[in-house]
Amino acid sequence: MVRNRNKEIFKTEGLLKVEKYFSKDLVKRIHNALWEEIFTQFRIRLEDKSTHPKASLDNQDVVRLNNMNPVMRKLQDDGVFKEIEEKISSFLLESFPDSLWKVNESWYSLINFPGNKRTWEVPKNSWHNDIPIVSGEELPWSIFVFIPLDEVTIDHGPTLVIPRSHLEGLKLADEFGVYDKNSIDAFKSTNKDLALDFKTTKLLPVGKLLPLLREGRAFTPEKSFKPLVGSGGDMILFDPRGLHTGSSNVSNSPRQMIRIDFHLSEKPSF
Ligand SMILES: O=C(O)CCC(=O)C(=O)O
Repeated sequence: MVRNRNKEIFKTEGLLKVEKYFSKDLVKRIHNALWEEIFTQFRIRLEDKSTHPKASLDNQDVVRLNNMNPVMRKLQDDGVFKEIEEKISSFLLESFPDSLWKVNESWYSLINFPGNKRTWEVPKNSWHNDIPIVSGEELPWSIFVFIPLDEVTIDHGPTLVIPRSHLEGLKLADEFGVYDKNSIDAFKSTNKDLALDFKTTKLLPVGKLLPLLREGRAFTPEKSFKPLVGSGGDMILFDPRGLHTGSSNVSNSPRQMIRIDFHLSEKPSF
């Protein structure tokens, strides 16, 4: 069954791309509303490069639009994301029938304008993971859903991910996991409805995976990464326990990507 295949791929790879999941029309509406709001708040027009922010530092990888939260909040308040949230929710329900996922309170903008690097590269010391790895848990506490609003190519400086790195993390969590109050408290604030056995939860806190993987062996992410590239209409699910990073935008247009997170709200029973 397709839904079981989706779950298996996601559990193994930490990554699942579904091409053309959203209609072109839905993505276009979000795209247009986003750029209208960016114009209202920053006077930046996609089609007018003279209005685009420029890199201020030599060798800057990307130019981020800071203060995008009010833009994303406005779109949310206007109901622009409602339909796409429902579509993602129903996909998660189909694909992970034993668990319940709740949409995060806010959307993230990953719009990055070109920096002034000439050749594409990965910024130094930028590989990281975003959530702790709980020993024995096949699914993460959160799923990140990346949504390209237009063509995102390697030149646009996509997010790069290391497939299966969360599985390495699970092995390390078995061996080196600890009870970590900070991680548990952060978890309680996002995954409010999920009951964990807090006293016995053993996890690898954020920031521990990369150093442990590097211990005793050469870890070469540049050989095994996958770029989160795609077209408007595609949907990419990522397990944020896995290693990932941004990369430099050497194209001549912004990376048009947004992200929404879903949090686990009921414990899966396998
Ligand atoms: O692609 C990027 O800019 C970094 C993305 C990232 O680290 C994230 O979405 O957590």
